[in-house]
Amino acid sequence: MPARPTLKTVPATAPIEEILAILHEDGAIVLSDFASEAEVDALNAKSKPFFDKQEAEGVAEHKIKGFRASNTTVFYDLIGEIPEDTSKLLQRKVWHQVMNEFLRHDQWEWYGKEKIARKGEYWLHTSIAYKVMPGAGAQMLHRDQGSTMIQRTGPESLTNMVSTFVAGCDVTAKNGGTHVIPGSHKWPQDRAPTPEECAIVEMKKAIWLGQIFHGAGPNVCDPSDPDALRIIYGLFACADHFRQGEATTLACKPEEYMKMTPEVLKLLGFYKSQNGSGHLKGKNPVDVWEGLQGYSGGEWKYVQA
Ligand SMILES: O=C(O)CCC(=O)C(=O)O
Ligand SMILES: [Fe+2]
Repeated sequence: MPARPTLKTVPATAPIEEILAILHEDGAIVLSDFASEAEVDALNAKSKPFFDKQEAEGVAEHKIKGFRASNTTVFYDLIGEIPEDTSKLLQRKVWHQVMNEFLRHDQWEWYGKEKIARKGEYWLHTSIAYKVMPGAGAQMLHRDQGSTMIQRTGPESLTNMVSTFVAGCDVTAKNGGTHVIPGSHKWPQDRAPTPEECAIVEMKKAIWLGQIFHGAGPNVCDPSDPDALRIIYGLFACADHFRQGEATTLACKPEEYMKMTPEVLKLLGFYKSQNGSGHLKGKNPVDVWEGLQGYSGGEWKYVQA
């Protein structure tokens, strides 16, 4: 059997040209020292009650059946639950340099006889905390940008999402360090991933980025191992052309939304989309947003002019 590929690890302070060159070539990288020990300890302490709450509520469902491996707890909306610490992670220069490279797409169009060229921006798609416990199986291999539901056709397709994982513990092969396939961002779309092609990401207080095939590895630790729990924090950014023209979930007062039917609230963004996007804490915003507490919905009917 051919040897497993490996991922390159460089310090987060390495020259940006080096980091970008590796990302273009391999589609993934480990940046050591991306977050400090103190930052990670604070995140771990603050995330514990949210993991406990999620476990009490049961595993949040995912739009792709079986997407999450067993013995895995995730809570969504890390930015909403732990705003101060999470927003600091979103202020790293190197992170913005990477997003700038991969997610700002060029576009031009005719305006009259003039060709106007513009560059898009990026924004946060999702922020998620993961706790992967002993006994967790391997997660299905996937590309995160599949969740945008924009059809990838092959290596020529634009990168629409970049994923960042910050380790909350020593991530090892034994506790399920993520399996990733370097170079799979250049594959034709009809090539499926296989477990044998994966590199295993081992990292200590580090980060990796990628638009490539990957999935959580199995956690084969004994529960007594000091690093038996694999804690990671995922920050997913996407190109910002996935936006509405108007931010309709902010446009009205809660009492106005309360009077609207579910079908109208769906148009305004209070229900998850087919791909699961637009959720709040993993659920339909209509069910969890404070402003719509007690909403019971009206009966849908077409209104005649
Ligand atoms: O647990 C991991 O290492 C990766 C999780 C992942 O890829 C995902 O949920 O999209
Ligand atoms: Fe993923």
